[in-house]
Amino acid sequence: MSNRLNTPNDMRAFWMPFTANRQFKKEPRLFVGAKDMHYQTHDGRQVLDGTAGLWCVNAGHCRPKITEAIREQAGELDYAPAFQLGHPKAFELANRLVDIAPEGMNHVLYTNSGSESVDTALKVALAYHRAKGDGSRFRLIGRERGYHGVNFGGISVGGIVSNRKMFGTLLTGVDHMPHTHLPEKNAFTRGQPEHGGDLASELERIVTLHDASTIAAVIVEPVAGSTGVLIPPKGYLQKLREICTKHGILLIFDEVITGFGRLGAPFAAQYFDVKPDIITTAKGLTNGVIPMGAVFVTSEIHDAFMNGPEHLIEFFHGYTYSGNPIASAAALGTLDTYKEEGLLTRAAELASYWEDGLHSLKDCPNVIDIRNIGLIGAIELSPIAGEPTKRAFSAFLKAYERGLLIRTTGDIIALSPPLIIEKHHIDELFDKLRGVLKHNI
Ligand code: PXG
Repeated sequence: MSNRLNTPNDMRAFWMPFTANRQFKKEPRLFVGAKDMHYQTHDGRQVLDGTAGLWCVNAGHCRPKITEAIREQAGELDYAPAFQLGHPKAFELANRLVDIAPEGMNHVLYTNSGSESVDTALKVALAYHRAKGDGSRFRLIGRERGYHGVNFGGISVGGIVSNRKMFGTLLTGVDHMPHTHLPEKNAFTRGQPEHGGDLASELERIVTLHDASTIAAVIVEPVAGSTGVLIPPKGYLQKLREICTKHGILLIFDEVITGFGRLGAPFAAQYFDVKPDIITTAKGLTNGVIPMGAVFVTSEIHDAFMNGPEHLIEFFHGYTYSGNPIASAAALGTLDTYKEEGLLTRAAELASYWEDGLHSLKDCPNVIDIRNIGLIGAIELSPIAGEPTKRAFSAFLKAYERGLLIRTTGDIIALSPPLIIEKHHIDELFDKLRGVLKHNI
């Protein structure tokens, strides 16, 4: 009994995700409440949410429609088997999602996270070609610095070294395009950078190397988030689309971050006016409240599976919780909130005010780049010699002390507030951040 970890405040048992566990447990940072734009800490302080939780609480915290939808659903139908049975809200939600999706993305598969959405999309892509009798298309192409979650498919196509290097050979048949981050040419660009659109032609090089007939799909984040906010250069996504179309390769947009209004349109595909074949989502789908993801596919992809005898399962994939009733209710409450408050396009209204506030930090010490799009911002700091990531992490800790939540990756500060943010919050956010950066080591 003596080595059991059973005292209520003992923090050792929970091995926390993507966290410096030992540092955290010495000086814990706990949230005990939240409302709209703010978190409340365990020591009774208000913290302005500059990151929408982890890019997911797009409608702000503890919104009544969502809370009520969950409460009601939990008392009415808690769970329905997801295989060979259903419940009405999963269908209603799919129809509502298709209504706001880019035209032609008419079908939805449910998952429970962004990582599962990515693995689902990759599997759909492989199986689609095979269903069409084109089973030699087995390769998947990702991009350096891409983040597609933490499952084996996602880390295989992903391009973040620390997320990959410990985990063996990963999926075979994967190649990567170069990333598009060119700070020497594009630093301090507002919106989409001028330079780097041509990097899309690297896909042609990969196609030439492997032959198009072996490639199933290309997956990219329209705006790369986790790796430090990499905004697509002008023309880049359009060119990727052209090359994919030319060679019969499916284009997957991983919109786990950009989906549900982050850029000022429901999806980045609409914002950039580039239509992928598959879109992966999660996070903002339920406002982060209940785990849920959705993968959108075109009718062409869906219909390719609808052959053979009708009593047979068409696609051998799915999860116990695909379209879970409470998650579906939460998503419907979320979509209602987005609609009533115009949140899926609100980022477009605030983008230039946001951009001005963000770029006003240009003269703070150690700032080597600032970039933005929609309601996303990034401030890149010069690393402390020999101690990469430490400068940004200490900014994170100082901001937290001063009542502001920011997110850091490497030496980059990423910002992505709830879409309900008001101008006075934007002022407060950048004032607080200026205070932090001014005194940052
Ligand atoms: N794809 C993309 C593009 C993502 O950003 C995932 C997939 C995986 O989602 P799940 O739900 O499995 O975590 C993500 C997740 C950050 C941060 O601060 C970003 C994510 C998750 C946690 C932190 O950049 N993105």
